[in-house]
Order: sequence, then structure tokens, then C-alpha cells
Amino acid sequence: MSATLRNTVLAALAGAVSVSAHGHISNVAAGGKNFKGFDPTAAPFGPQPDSVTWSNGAKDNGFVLSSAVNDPDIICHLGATNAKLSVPVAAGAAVELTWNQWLESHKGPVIDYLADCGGDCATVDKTALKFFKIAEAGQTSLGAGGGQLGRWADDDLIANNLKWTVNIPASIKPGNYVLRHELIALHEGMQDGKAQMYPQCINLQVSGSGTESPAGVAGTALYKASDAGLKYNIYNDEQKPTYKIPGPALFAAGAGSGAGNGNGAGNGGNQGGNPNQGGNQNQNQGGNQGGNQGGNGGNQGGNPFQGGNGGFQGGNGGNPFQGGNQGGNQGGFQGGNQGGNRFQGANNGFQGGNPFQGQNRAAGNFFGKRVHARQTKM
Ligand SMILES: [Cu+2]
Repeated sequence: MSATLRNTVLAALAGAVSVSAHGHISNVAAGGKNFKGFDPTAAPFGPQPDSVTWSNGAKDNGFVLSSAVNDPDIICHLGATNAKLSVPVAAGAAVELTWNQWLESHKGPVIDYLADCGGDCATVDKTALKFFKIAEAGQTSLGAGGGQLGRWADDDLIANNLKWTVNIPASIKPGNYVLRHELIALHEGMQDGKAQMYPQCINLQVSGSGTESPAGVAGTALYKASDAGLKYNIYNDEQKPTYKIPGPALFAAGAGSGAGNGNGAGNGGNQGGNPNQGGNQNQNQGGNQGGNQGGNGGNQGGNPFQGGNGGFQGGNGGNPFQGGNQGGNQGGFQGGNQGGNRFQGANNGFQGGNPFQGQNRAAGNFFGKRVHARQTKM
């Protein structure tokens, strides 16, 4: 066949492969229980009453383009309709989301939002939901130049067996919420409107004694296609400043557990390769970008989520090696998440190479053990 035709065929094949390799959340775990996610590729296509994630019309596991970030499809994916079931979870506890697959070429941030349904999430109008951001992770290390890619949050997702942990803020009032979990793929993000958005919505039934009702914005108002974090070239970023994660500012919970959070973040940052900065809550001077981000997260302290996220970025960014990455990642995340528990932060961080052995051994929580087991296997 002609070169042109052959190239066309090859391009079509490549497209088919990449489309089929997009993903969705296949499982949601909380409180020791597992819940089924909506599978958009399963025929007959349509609502699945046994799913805790919202149905959508992305039969090919596909995406919403950033050119449509102000269209209702961006809220919970293409033509999404309410999930009928909800995941019970205590405020302050973790929800673990498992993707069925994700392509390594699809680099970008991982962002999580909550919106209060103000009633039943199974019937709420998605356009009325007001989302506040509870977690975000972006680029954890810049590319080295010459087209080499940096490390991104979804590289951590892949390294963690496609599992992503989201911590529900302890301070929010109990009630029904939609968790909007989103991967953004930037491999074509240098073109206008071509970033790929993969939102997934999960119904949560949050228990607890919190009182906060954070203000939020409509899903259709979270982004603009021209946002620096959406219109972005991932292939030439070696000279760029830190990647700016798109969307509104993180929800800042009231003070109360800042010390513990800061510790967790600091240890995560430690994984970056500078032991001397460990536990240091962010006066990171020099050092690598990862460590700095971790420290900064801790710095914002008083907020379990900002602390945790900071640590997460720190651990990941600082250490390009998978083992250390997961250690730092979990370290910062747990430390911040669990809020106020210094030992969890130190604990997980240690498994990635953190020198705080004594503290590490002292921890022994569910997450710590899990991380440890995984680390040991590697
Ligand atoms: Cu793709």
C-alpha cells in the first residue's frame, strides 16, 4: 500500500489501542468494604444499578476534551446519570479508588472534589452540585530536557497498582456527597482544547460530627480551556516553573492537626533524597523540587488535606525510583490524612528510605502495614 495509506492505517490502529486503554474506576473501597464501579464498556450500555459510581456514555473508556470544560459533560463524564448506591465512609477516613487501567503516556494531574448533594445523591441534579477541591497532585518532577517527560501524579497511580487514596476531610458536616475524582491527560495538551479529562463521580454517605460546609463551584465552572494547567506542553517543560494544577484552591479546613500534618509532609519530602530536610516542614532550601513541594504542603498546615497532598508531591517528586516513590507518597499522604499522627507520616516515609526507623516501627496502622507489605515485595 502507499506510504500515505499505510500511515493512515497505522494511525488508526494506534488510536484504537490508545482508546481501549483508557480507563474507569472499577472498584471503590472504604471501611474495609468494596463497591463496584460503573463499567462504561459493558453492554447493554446504560445505568448499572449495582454501581456506586455514576453511569456515563464513554463506551470506549474515553474522555471529555478540555474544549468542553464548561459543558455539563465535564461534571461526571459524558451524559452521566446518578449512581443509585452510595459508599458509607466516616469523615476523616480514606476512600480507595481503583482504576481498571491507565496508559503510561497519559501524563497529568489527579484531582479530587466533593459536592454536598443536599439530599439524595441518587436523584440530585448534577448541574446544581457545587464542588470544593479536597486533594490535588500534579507534576512531581520536571522533565530533564530533550523531550524527556517528567514524573506526574498518574505515574504514581500506575506505580500503586492503579489505586488512589482520597481522604475525606474530618471537618465536613455529615451527609451525602458526590466525590468527583479526575485524571487529566496532557499528552496533547499543547493544543487548544485537547487536554483529556476523565472525571468519575462516586456517591458517598459521610458520617461524623464535622460542621463545615465548604463553598464550592459548579462542575461547569471549575476550569477554562485556557487554564495554564490544561493548555500545557508536557514535552518541553524542563525550563518551566512548577506546573500549576487547574481548578479552584484547595479547601482549607480549620486548624487543629497542623503539627501532625506537617510531619507527614516533611517525611514525604524526605524521600526526595535529602535526608537532612526530613521532618522539616518546608523551609526546604535548595534541595529538589519534590522536597520543596512536600514542605510547602505541610506548611499550609492546619489542613489535613493540604498537608497530606504536599507530602505526597514531595515524596513522589523527590524520588524518581519507584520504591522510594511509593514510600514518600504514602508517607506524606498518610501523615497528612490521618491528621495529627506524626508516626504514620514518619512510618511510611521510612519505608521509602526515611531514616526515622524507630518511629516507623511504632506506627502499625492499617495503611502503614499495607504499604510496608507492598514495599517489601518490591
Ligand atoms: Cu488518550
